Amino acid sequence: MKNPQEQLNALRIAYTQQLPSRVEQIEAMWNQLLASLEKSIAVEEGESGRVGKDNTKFLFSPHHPITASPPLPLSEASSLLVTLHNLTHRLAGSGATFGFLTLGNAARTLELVFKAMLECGDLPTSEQQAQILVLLGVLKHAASEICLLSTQELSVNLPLTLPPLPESDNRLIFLVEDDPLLSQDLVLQIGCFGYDVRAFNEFVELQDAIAQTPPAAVIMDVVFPEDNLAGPKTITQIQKGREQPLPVVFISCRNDLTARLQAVRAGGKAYFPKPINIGELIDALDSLTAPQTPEPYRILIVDDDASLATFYSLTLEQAGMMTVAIADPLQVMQPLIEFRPDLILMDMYMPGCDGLELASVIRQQPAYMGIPIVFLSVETDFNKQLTAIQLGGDDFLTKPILPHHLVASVMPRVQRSRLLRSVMVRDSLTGLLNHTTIKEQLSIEVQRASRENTTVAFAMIDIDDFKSVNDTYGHLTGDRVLKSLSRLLQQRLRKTDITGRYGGEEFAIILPHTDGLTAVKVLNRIREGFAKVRQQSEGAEFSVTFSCGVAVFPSVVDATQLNEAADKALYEAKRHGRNKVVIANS
Ligand code: GH3
Ligand code: MG
Repeated sequence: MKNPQEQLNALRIAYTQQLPSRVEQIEAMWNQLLASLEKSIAVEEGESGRVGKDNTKFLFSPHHPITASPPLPLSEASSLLVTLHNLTHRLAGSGATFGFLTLGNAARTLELVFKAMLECGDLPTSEQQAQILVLLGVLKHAASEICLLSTQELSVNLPLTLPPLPESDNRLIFLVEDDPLLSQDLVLQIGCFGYDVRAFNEFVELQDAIAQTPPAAVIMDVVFPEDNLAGPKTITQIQKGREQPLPVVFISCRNDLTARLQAVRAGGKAYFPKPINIGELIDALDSLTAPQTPEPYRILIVDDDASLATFYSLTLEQAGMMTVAIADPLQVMQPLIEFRPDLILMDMYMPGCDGLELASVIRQQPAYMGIPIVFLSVETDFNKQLTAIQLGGDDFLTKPILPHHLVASVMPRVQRSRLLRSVMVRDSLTGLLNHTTIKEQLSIEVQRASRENTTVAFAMIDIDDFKSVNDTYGHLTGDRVLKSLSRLLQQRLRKTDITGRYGGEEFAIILPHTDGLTAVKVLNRIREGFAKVRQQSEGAEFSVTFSCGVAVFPSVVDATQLNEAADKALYEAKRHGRNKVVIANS
């Protein structure tokens, strides 16, 4: 797979190769238009001739509607003119964007002449005809010059800096604890949260292991038989030889300032006195090992010029975003639903559907009201830009746009949009999708499964006897239990699975491309893991279980019935003693 920079260069080369034929097409069409005009004038002069007040003949005019149907050559001429306008419009946008300014400018001027002809509807004056002839010459010359450029001359280095790649999903934790019982227990407990824990009792072994495969974090005891600050001292040694410090968490039976200070000096990010509160330890590990870069931003590009759309796409991808480009504005709904873009980059002028119209259509749907739309166009008309902004277009960028300008304009908007969306669709306690959103997602996934002829499983989870947890240990502890389950779900499920908090102590999971047996297996593993987690509350320890009901599409035929079936199965699980996964019989 080529990198975006190489792909961009390949795109630029492919673009130059098409240029001569694109210019020839424009020239041929212009000649055809002239020929058809001559024919129509001949026909009209045979009749009375339709003459305007300034003695010019109407080609096509909204202000002077042609009442009788026009002779065929005239309507042919006007449709040719529309096509000519489209072709030069595209060439103007793409030429300049790919860095061919002379070509872009000539195309832009031609576009304006054709536009003027379309708007006034008059036959081209001889002056206009001469101007077009000259511009066509410039266009041809520019295209042939560009074709002579070598591959090297065509390669450009975009002034873009790549953000660091998302870190690999490193779940490896090294633990150094000399009490074998505590060590074993920690391996087990932390393992329940999806971490892969390796325990060491020798510092040398630890150092070798770090050199071979750096872990996501190290958990280090402070006191060892040889020295009551051996832990921080060893870590200080290890950190010295490293470019990037290792994330370290200290655990200890000491809780004095000297020990804590040593830990901080060794680069310790957190300190947990024993007995260790596992919930807090996991919180620390989660934040230390969370990937630094968020999930890539998703940008939907709507532009009828495929090579330009690819250009934007590659430019944004090089800046670490994910893109989907569509050339037909009427196909916008599908990617809107399935790709869930954080922002739409939309061409203003597209045949068949105006960017402004499309923006209105999108905004009229409550689910997409908040999505930022950035218009990209060669349109320089200030009033049109104002209209675009009034319609909810967040910004208006004029083509040609430099790659770094594109990235700089898109980035802050998409960041804000992500933040806003997350407030709207996520539950604040657990960060999982909220009730409304998970329901929306279920119907989207069911539609997709039906189209792709595959299965999708839906599971509902309810914590057992949760009321007594609250009653015994208090609401705050209850909240922590909810968080621990949500974290477990996120860690144990695939990236493609969708998890939501359905209500108080009820969770919902969508497992795309999953059959009933697999879903039950996965959920049973999570159920067993959750039961093993020792929940803590001010010294007391307890464990909690959940019950789960599963239903599968297409055995259950739609989203509403999946919901009901999973709920019924969950009720069955409760009725049969709780701490069970039950699958709905279809
Ligand atoms: P069952 O096994 O039948 O599901 O019993 P249960 O006790 O879990 O069910 P019940 O519906 O009787 O009680 C649910 C409890 O969950 C009651 C409510 O106070 C508690 N709860 C709901 N939302 C939250 C929350 O956000 N935080 C906390 N701490 N408790 C919550
Ligand atoms: Mg319950």
